[in-house]
Amino acid sequence: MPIDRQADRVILQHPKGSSAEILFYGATVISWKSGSIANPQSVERLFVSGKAAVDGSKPVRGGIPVVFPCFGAPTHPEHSKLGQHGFARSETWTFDSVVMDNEAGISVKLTLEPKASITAKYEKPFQLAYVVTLAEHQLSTDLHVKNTGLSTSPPLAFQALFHNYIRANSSEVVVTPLKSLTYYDKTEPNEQLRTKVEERDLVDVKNFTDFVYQNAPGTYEVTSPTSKVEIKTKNFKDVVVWNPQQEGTKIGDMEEGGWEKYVCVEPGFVHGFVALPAGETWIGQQVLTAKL
Ligand code: TA6
Repeated sequence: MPIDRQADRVILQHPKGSSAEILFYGATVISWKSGSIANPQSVERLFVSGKAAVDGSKPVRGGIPVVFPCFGAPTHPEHSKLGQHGFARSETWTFDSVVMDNEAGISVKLTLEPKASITAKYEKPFQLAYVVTLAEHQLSTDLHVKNTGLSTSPPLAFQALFHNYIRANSSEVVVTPLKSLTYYDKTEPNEQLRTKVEERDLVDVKNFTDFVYQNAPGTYEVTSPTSKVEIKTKNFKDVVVWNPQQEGTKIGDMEEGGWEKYVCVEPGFVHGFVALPAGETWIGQQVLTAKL
């Protein structure tokens, strides 16, 4: 049974051995197991904290949380009633359909539309669709944002990001290519000094890292001695790299030492806002490929 639909999640099982598990809560991918051409043995590629809530009581600490319509603390007036990272990751999405189910891949679609828990804090007209596709060595996630307003409505202003927790030893993993990119260093105590230029060929996260890279290349490699995941994106002009290191002890649902087991590499449109005209749809896509 390649698609196992349960009450709170759907599990995709590829005939070649890879699998993915998606909670309807937050449309959060909480597991992606995959082999690679180099090593066919299917292994877990994402990190989920052992203290993560997966019962819908709070956003999942790990996997691939969907961030919409704002990244971080809200800065746009239309988002003023929202919490950190918006509402998409903390609302229950609807299982819409099986988009594809064959040797090439298994694809399912979830949707999220205005409902009381959202309209109480966000009044703009929108429709979200999230398509997750599992292939032998790949997982892709596409976020479709539609401005469902009348033709006379103003553009929909939003940010969007996939908050990927890529499983890796945080003392060994490096992210490339980020050299020469301008980034905002959220760890810098002096606000005047937060805008920097990356000088490293190989960006590691051995120290507390919370960097928002702007106008990034769109394709990244997350490499450690025992694993490599490539992230290819469309329409995400920025990328965030985060690991709290010892700051992780302050995160209530972070398992002991959890920060040693992942790096967050988060493609997004987060510097500025998408301005989506009424009636139009914006699509942000990532394709994760297990290379090692
Ligand atoms: O994407 C990095 C970041 O914005 C960090 O600043 C940190 O707050 C992280 O997201 C986790 O945020 P959360 O709201 O899930 O605790």
